[in-house]
Amino acid sequence: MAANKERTFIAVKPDGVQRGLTGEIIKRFEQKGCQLVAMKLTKASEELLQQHYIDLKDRPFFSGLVQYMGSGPVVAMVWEGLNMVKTGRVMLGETNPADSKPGTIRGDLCIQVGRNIIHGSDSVESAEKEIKLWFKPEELVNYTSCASDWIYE
Ligand code: DAT
Ligand code: MG
Repeated sequence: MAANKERTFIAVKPDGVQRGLTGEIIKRFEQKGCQLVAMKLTKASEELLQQHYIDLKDRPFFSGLVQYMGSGPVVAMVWEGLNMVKTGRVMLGETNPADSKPGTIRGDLCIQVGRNIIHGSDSVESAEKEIKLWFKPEELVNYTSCASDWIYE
């Protein structure tokens, strides 16, 4: 895979959707120069969310997290670009909005860790796992953006 074709899984969580922040979040990824590969509004099942957060299953906040994530629709997306997983995490900010710098999505748009409005894969391996979990292969759209020659040298 070409270096600028790395993919990450990004989801606007139910609080982000309900607060009307989906457009602002998509705008930030578009303006950065990332390429949208897949997107859907979906209400995630408990099974999907338990799989998605399987690494956190022993943490005290796990059941509350699964309940919150299933409490309303999420906007699930795949974004592509150079070092997209790392770039996505930098754009999100820290897990706890209180530790997130201004200019990041969590630093600018939310306050508490349990309502931190957005998910982003934390490694290339988790991105691959999460993209498979949330999307069917045919939902990922391969195309070349006409802007790519102006974003990459
Ligand atoms: P991230 O979403 O930054 O990858 P994570 O994978 O460690 O963070 O945790 C997943 C989500 O779980 C996180 O976005 C919010 C919630 N969470 C994490 N730590 C928490 C805590 N101490 N109390 C409540 N919720 C927490
Ligand atoms: Mg995580």
